Amino acid sequence: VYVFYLIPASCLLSPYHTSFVLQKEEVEDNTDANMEGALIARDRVGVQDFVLLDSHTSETSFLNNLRKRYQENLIYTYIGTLLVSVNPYKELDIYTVTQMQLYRGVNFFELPPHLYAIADNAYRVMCSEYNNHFILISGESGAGKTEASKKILQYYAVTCPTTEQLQIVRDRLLLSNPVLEAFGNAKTLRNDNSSRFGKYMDIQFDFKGAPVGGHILSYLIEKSRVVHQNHGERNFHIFYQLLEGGDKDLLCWLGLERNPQKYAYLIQGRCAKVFSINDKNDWKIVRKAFSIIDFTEKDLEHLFGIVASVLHLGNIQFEEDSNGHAIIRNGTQIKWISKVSFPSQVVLVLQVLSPLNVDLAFYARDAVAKAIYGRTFTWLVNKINGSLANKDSTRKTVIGLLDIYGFEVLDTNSFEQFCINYCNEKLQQLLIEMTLKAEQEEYELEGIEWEPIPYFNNKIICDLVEQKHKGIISILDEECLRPGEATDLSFLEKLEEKVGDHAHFVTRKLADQKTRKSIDWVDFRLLHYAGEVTYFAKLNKLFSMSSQVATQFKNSLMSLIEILMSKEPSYVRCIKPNENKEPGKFDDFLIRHQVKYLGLMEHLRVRRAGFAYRRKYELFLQRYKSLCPATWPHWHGPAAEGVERLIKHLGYKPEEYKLGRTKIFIRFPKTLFATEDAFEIRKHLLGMLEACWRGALA
Ligand code: AD9
Ligand code: MG
Repeated sequence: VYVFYLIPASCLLSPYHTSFVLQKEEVEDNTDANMEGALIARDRVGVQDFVLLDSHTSETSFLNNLRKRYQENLIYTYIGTLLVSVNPYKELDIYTVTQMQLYRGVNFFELPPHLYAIADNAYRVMCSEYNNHFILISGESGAGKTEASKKILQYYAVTCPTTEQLQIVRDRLLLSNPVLEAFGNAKTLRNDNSSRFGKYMDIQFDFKGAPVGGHILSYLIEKSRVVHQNHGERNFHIFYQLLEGGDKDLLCWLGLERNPQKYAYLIQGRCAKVFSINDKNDWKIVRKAFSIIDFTEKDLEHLFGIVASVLHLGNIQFEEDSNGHAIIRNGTQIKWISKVSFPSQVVLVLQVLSPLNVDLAFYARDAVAKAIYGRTFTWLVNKINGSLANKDSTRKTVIGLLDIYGFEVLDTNSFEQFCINYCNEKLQQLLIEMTLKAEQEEYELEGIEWEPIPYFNNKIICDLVEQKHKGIISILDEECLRPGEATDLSFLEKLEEKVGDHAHFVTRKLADQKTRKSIDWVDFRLLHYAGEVTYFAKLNKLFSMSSQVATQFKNSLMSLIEILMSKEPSYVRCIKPNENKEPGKFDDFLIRHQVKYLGLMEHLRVRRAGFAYRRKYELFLQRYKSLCPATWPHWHGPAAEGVERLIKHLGYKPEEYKLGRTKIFIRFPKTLFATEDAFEIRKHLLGMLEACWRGALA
């Protein structure tokens, strides 16, 4: 019989004063006083792995545990090997170099839950098994994904072996972040530093485990933000950084004034200045990062020239001439654009060759601004990739970090939200496939007795969006192939006709019957795994230009999923504690909703009933055969029987393991740790004996 009790981690060489390490001990070993203290402590800080909860299936006890820990600044909790993280919205003293070193090379469950444990585990398995990994960080906007991915990268930068030559790679990997964030992140209502692009970054390691290069894939930057921001939101950070931080000469050369209020593209959200953002300081960091990532002064001249051109473009005003055509009376902006950007013909063509009416002229101006920004972002990512590329051809292993924009519901949800939320559906699907589904299928396949655990599979929603001929993207494509004929209305009618009876498409008829908020004839509504979202389908504004983009996005997501499926996964599920970015505030309702849709309860049930560790008989025997006289040095029978002899010798109890068709399944990590320890001790002793023997011979 085991009970769990808590002892202060500081007793175990840890500087982790606010936390506790959970130790499993046999009852007999504990005095009453110890037990009492331990239970009180546990009452206060909860358990660090949900699998250990007494009433493990109740959502309320799950939430209680999360709340207790959050209130003690313990933001991380495991469900087996999956890490749940709740955004603290304040700086915690748990990301120091000392902390990093503490987690380095330590068995996963031996220290309190941490991102570093996830990072270290992936790294160690990569080094020992020489395979590729990825860490999927998911959660809604503002939940802490980007912060988590940066912390993992820092962990590798500090703890992995390196040489003087490789320092530069390390610095470039780290500094690619501020540059990409400057151009790809913005203040939104939900997050002051919201990622407006998806990012997958491979960190490449050589055979010694040193980081030697990297590669970034970026996904669909939200270009519409360049020309339009909702109230309370900003354009991309770089515009404000340049104006605040750029020196006088630079601004003068670019024809810019320091005051953001002068630029139409920067003031629509009416919050150019944000309390939590120091644009001036961030500019310095970005400038320094550029020099380390190998951007030349010429590159930067072009880059800032383009940033400035976008601002000038936004200030161009059109008036109507006597023919009803748009004309530009004041050519100042055009002059600046031609001076600072290259090539300038794009703009001149608009002015001279295309007689448009005023509305269309504004529309075309914005389209050019968006296109320029989008291409510049792609160029930036390519340039960074060039500087991270490792040219030598020796085999490398990788750890991929995936940090994609989180699920979001705005007042007006346009094409971008449609793509962002579809992307989140795909990642949820991947997680389900690789954990809940795969895990249960494996038990079945291996003949392990198993009571299936029901879960919601969101494949049905992915299909609704992406299925060939029948899915929303296909319908959109079809409509856009009928220029002049297709309208928002015809698109919406087709949706009703083709997917109207789908369980996750809210049809107008049903919405009316249930007297829900009525759906306008410019909208359609989907029931996503994370909630209901109404999308604005004004074709000429949002969807008409997006048909190719939607298909391209779908294809790039498909290939991302393929990349990920070929690697070993680790998961971090980020939770947003409240809507106000407030430290310490645990909003029960909001968190319960996330726990639900992230499928954390199902994950816990599978974990709780399942097995923490499994291995093919041959591999298990190969590693541990030296621990049993019957299997050492050779076992001649079937591997399964060898394993049976071995674990009998090691004293495994029947409840600790199950034997499948091809694998052994071990329920608790501690069983394996004990075996691993015995293996290490034996190896160590043999090493010492050998040294003594050599010494004696000498
Ligand atoms: V979005 O989908 O890009 O809009 P993210 O990436 O999930 O979103 P982000 O990592 O940017 O959220 O976190 C939002 C803010 O929460 C950060 O700017 C920090 O102020 C705060 N945060 C997040 N994680 C931590 C943390 N571990 N410690 C302290 C944190 N603050
Ligand atoms: Mg982010």
